[in-house]
Amino acid sequence: MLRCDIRWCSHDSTWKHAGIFFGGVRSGLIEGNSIHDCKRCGGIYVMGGSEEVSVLRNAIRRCGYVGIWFMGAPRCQMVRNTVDDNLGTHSNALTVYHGSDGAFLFGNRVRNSQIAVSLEKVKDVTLAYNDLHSPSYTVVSWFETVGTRVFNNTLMSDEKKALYLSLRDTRESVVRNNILEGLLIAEPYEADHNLFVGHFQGWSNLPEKVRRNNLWEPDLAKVFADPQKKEYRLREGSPAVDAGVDLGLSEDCTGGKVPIGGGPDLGAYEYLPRP
Ligand SMILES: [Ca+2]
Repeated sequence: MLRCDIRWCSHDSTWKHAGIFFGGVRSGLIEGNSIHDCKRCGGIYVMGGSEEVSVLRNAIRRCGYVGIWFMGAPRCQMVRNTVDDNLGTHSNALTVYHGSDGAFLFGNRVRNSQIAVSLEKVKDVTLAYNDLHSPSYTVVSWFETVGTRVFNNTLMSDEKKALYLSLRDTRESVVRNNILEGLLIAEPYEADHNLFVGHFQGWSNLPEKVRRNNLWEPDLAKVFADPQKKEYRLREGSPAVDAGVDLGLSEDCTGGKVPIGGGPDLGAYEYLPRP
């Protein structure tokens, strides 16, 4: 499914209908589509029996349900998609549910939508170099999410709920090289080389091992180029520059080379010094 413009879908059955719906598709490709103004249904659904489907560079705007949804679809990927202004009751941006194991979410950007990423009953999901802002939860697992890797994302939340990996048997999460506004995480987990930002009460409440192995900068203006406009590229002198560790990733969310300078940066954007 390539380069289509899809709009005004309004079936009154949110979870069954989407602008693009794949069920039972193996090795499919959904690339470069624009799906918008679908008031009562979602953007792109990859559902039961599908596997190894790639969802690349699609733009989803003003849909009334989930933006991109993997359900019972193992080894699929969402790469460099954008979701904007998805604001219905259950219009979460990116959703990876029930058996969609091994999902790879890279370089996606979410603004002004409900929960940016929701996970449930999945194993071995990787989120890398995503730039996600949410009014409440940014990345959340509702239950039974095991082995999630959260690498080099920028996770911003108006309610300081950037990363919630704590509910009902969510465990073995690895959180590294991110910039994030808030964390609640259940044992066992690894969380290091992250930069916590903003004036959230949670820093002093985080476990001592988290405070010891991570950074905190309350002033967003010292970290980002233009945080007022939700522009989360790094500014010169940001504490995120060169503060990361090598995670085997070779490009950032813009496709720029990683690392530049003395090592990988934190967050979704590698800082490019002016010549
Ligand atoms: Ca660097």
